[in-house]
Amino acid sequence: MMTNSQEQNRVWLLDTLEYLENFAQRDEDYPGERGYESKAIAYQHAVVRDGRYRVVFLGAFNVGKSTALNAFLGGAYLPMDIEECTSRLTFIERGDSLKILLSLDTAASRHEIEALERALASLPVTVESNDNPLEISILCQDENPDSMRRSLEPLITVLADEAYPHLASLREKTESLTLCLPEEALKDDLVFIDTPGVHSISETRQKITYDIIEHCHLVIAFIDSAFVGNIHDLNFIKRIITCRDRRVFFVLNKADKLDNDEIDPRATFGPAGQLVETFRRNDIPDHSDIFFLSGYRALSALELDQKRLSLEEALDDNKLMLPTAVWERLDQSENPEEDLSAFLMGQSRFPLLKERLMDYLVNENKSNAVFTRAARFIHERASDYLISITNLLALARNPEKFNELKENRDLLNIQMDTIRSEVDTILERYAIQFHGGQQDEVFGPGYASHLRSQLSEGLIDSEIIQPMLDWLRKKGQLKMIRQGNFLPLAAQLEHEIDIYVTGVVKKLRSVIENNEKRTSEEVSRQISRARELRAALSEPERLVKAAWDAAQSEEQKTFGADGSELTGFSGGSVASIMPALGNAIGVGLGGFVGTLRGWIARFAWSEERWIKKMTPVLQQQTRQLLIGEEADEKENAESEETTSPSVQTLLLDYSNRRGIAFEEAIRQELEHVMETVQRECDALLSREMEIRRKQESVIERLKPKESKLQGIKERAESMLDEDLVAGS
Ligand SMILES: Nc1nc2c(ncn2[C@@H]2O[C@H](COP(=O)(O)OP(=O)(O)OP(=O)(O)O)[C@@H](O)[C@H]2O)c(=O)[nH]1
Ligand SMILES: [Mg+2]
Repeated sequence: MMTNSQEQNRVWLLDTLEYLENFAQRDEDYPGERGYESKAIAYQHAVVRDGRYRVVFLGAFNVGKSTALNAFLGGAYLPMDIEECTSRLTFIERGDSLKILLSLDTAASRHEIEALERALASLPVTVESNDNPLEISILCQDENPDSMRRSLEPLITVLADEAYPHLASLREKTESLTLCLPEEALKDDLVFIDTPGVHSISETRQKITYDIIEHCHLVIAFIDSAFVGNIHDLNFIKRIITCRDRRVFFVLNKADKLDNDEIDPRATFGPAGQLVETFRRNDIPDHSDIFFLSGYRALSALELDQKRLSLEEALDDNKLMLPTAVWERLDQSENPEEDLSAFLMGQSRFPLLKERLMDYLVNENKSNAVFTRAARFIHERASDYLISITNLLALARNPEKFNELKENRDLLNIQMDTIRSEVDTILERYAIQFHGGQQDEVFGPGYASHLRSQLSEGLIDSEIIQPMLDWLRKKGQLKMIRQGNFLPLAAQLEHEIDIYVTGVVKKLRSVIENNEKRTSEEVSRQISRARELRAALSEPERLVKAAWDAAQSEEQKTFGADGSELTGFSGGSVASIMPALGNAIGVGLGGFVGTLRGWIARFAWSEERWIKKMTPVLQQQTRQLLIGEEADEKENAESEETTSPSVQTLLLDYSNRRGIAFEEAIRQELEHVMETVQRECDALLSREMEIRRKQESVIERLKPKESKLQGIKERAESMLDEDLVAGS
């Protein structure tokens, strides 16, 4: 039940969003991009209208969002793939029967509907498009999730572009796609949203996902538990957390790939500890809940229960990685399906997450959260539009300022040049830390030489070879090897290398991250100065001020209604380094074992002789694997052998690409802000004639807009204050 004041708030939010949407769409004094902005406002309007609480599943592509969401929904309704899979937002809500609802922005042609019918012909579904020309329903005739998942494949997967090209025009027309499921976990006031992965190679998909963030109330953020601390994930985390007022559950997924002793939900060590440490280092508030999950195991357990997955299929599934002890137990079991399902569900840690989420959703004041989010959205928009209107009004009230503005345009350019050159200096310092070198007081060894010093032959000997020799001398080890069983040796070497390389990567990362952190803080200050220029446009005298207050005012924070913030550094070109390293180490060790096999015949040697003989081989193999041939680094690309690149080569390449991507991202961000200032200045000047001619009428026209926006801003502010009081 809504109280009176809640009802009043709701009515006010709806009216205001309508006003803002009209303003963005039609008002001659609106300065920004109309299409994008009015769409975002319309969506927020729809959110307040239906009042439903949006829970969004976010994360890098392939991290297992759709799989985990399927586990929540109790069946494999959503397509999943080992390749990048989901291509569009998929809304999921409660309905009476299984149904897919397409909302179109233009009516589908007969031809398009027939094409859809043909694509789905082999499935027990019917396509309906009768009443509303902007809607198509796909009704599933049975309760089987497969029908829905397979119907979705031509509509929402990356693969569909290739596999179903004739449905491209229909996909294009589809504005939103909603699944209706009779699933109990879906309460009437909830909407779940599956998203395309961020860091996707497709910028469109990436943007689709970023844009939905500002309309959601709870974020379930997925991170691959094997790659916590990946710069991509970090930027993504910052992005969602800096959209204030949003609760985030972090899910460290694919936990089945971790050892049991790495799983610590209290986040004192292991990947969760690393995540909290990353939060701390980057000034991210770290009060969020963190969960471990294996969505895949949870879904497999559910499918075993539902008899959609057979015991044989489960046992054959490499991804489930069933330990021998489980096989043995199942052999003895009277009801192996049930036992396996119980085992997988327990191991998945899914029940913990589900219970916590459901509990949270029951206790959360959902309508309040919907209103607060909308109020914040409105506040940001109103503040932003207000800057432009106020600038314009100041000029209309005193058109003499146009002369100053014209004169000061040069000054503005000088200011912008100063900012650019400051940023250049900052980036030069960044480059010194990146490439190495010295300038004035600043000295840096560079990522590459830092890395080389970490991978010196001396260090490799003392940190890897010596411990290996100690291990070999332990009782029984050599005997096993001499009998031809090299696996323990390879495993031990892998273990030593792993520990060492992990340490090297950690140090390298910390060097890179410190450099990036310092640089982005300094650049942020310059960007604040640029933002200050925008607010001061109609008061050209303020442009003269040499000193700039870098403190961020509310306006500055919300600057850039497209939501760009100084947080999305580093583009899609930097893939995660760890899988490539793991692969290189694996391949290198394979070669090592091969070499050792040639020795089996030498039984007669004494232990010490064995070790003496083995030491240089160990050394050489390990160095080869870690540092590679010097030729590797030189431009000797023609060498026929396709040996795996060394750890050093991989890390050099990684740090290089990351360094370049960071620098590019900084420049882009700066240019974005600069362009906005320039655009606004040009727009003000281009209106000079009109304003001079119709000074009075322009003032009369702008005044009510200014006070309306001011009023909106204040009321939104007070709603947010009230909520803070109520929520504290
Ligand atoms: N080992 C393991 N694999 C998983 C787990 N969850 C998902 N996968 C696998 O990871 C791959 C990607 O899963 P999806 O659910 O499609 O991932 P997604 O995050 O939705 O990917 P996009 O739609 O491309 O953003 C599939 O091959 C899944 O089987 C898990 O918990 N453990
Ligand atoms: Mg997906």
